[in-house]
Amino acid sequence: SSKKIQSALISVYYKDGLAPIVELLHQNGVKLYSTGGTQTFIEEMGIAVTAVEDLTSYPSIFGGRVKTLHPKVFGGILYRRDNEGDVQTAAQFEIPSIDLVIVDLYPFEETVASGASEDDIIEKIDIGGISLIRGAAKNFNDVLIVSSRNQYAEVLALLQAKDCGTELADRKRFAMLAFGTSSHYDTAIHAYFNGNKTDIYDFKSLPQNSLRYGENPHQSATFYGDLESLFDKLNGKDLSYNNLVDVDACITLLDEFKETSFVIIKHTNACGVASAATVKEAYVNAFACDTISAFGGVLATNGTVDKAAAEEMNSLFFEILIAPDYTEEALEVLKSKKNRILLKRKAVSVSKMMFKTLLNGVLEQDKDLATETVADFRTVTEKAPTESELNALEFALKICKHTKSNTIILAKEGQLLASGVGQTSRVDALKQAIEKAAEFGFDLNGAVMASDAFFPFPDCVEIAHKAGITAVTQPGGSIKDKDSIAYCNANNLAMVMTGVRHFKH
Ligand code: 93A
Repeated sequence: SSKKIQSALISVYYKDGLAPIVELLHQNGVKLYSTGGTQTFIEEMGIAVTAVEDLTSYPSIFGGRVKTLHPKVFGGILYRRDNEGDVQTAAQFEIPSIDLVIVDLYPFEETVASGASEDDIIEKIDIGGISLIRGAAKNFNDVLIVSSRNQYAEVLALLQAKDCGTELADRKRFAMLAFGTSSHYDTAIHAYFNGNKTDIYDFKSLPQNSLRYGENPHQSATFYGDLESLFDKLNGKDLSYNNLVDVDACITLLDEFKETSFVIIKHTNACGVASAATVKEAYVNAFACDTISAFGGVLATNGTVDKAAAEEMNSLFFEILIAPDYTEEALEVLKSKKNRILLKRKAVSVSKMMFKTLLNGVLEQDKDLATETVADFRTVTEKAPTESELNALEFALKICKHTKSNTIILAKEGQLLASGVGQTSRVDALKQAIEKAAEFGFDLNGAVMASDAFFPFPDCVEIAHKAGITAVTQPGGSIKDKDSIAYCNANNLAMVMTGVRHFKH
């Protein structure tokens, strides 16, 4: 309901912008209370104000740490005007009504940013002010709270319009702003105590980048994160939503490899991966995997891009190239297309957590950081893989893990040959991979196969064998494992189990 402000407590750190409000309150006969510096400011305007000390009969003590923390102040803010008992108690303890509270907190964030000493920073943790804000916001039914100098303009307009009268809806809206102020403030304090590590759980405090649109042009989108700490952008347009998704897929896959490697991503799946002696060779072998899908892809390498590599990939239309470094000559070649995004990656780690909204909540999980090596393989067939097959299996598994389920990866040592991605059946994934390998001219004789999850039936090993595959890796764990193993033994295939499933949805 509508209420007329009759008394106000003002305690602000920055006084600028306050004068017109004080003036207006004064004109409307509002009784003013205030703390030391604010009191001086108001008195210098020639306006009468009661010191909080006079209200509490306590001086400001402990270097100002306790100045407003007193039942007369908090009682005056918190008692319920429509509660007979509260009103009686207020009268009994001579607690005055305080209908408006204006606070501008100690500048904690600014003090941290200025490089001040720890002691100075700790003194800037506002206790009384934050309590005034929360108390007044809680009692929005009776009290208007102005919790930051950023709100002066808005509150001035409000008070002018209604001669210091306020509506419940106004008071409630300012209460909402107040809890925003207090939670932001405590978040900053928490971050300071936590070594100023950015906290992914408080993603809205991360740098905010609004994107042109989301996955499709009719969807709006924002990226919360510090891209500049990850990449130097050397050329090209702004990254889009889909670019960001693919850049993430690209670097998470690439980071599996220590040797010089090249990956090409389309819609988060790899359509080219190779390890080789040079970046150029790795690119050529990655591109060979699927020369059609690579069009418009996102590319990444962990080696320096030199002129030879740049010239080789320059004829391909691609969206983005990520590399730890580029030679000057390479950059000159690659910058020939002005929209092409060239990112120089800095050595900064990425989040190890994943979030996804669904239903009416959020799913959180660890990223799949398990990477199996040859040492983790358990041979389950009579025939063991050759050394070359072992290396190929390890290589294939790294790609398998980063490809949408159900997936089958076909590879040889250091080169992805073909994959089946995101199929509703594993057999379909395998068939797709075999078909694609043929389309791009690969002979699968002696190639290996990796599966993200176990084979429920022996059909996959049978189809793979008929296509020329000689070694297989899978997690194992099906009640019909023995059928797949028996087929391998009867047909001279080697199979290793890892015990680790790599679903990716
Ligand atoms: O040190 S405090 O946390 N202790 C208090 O009791 C208290 N009450 C208000 N700081 C307190 N304040 C803060 O003092 C206000 O939030 C405001 O930032 C500042 C205003 O002090 P002055 O009016 O003396 O300039």
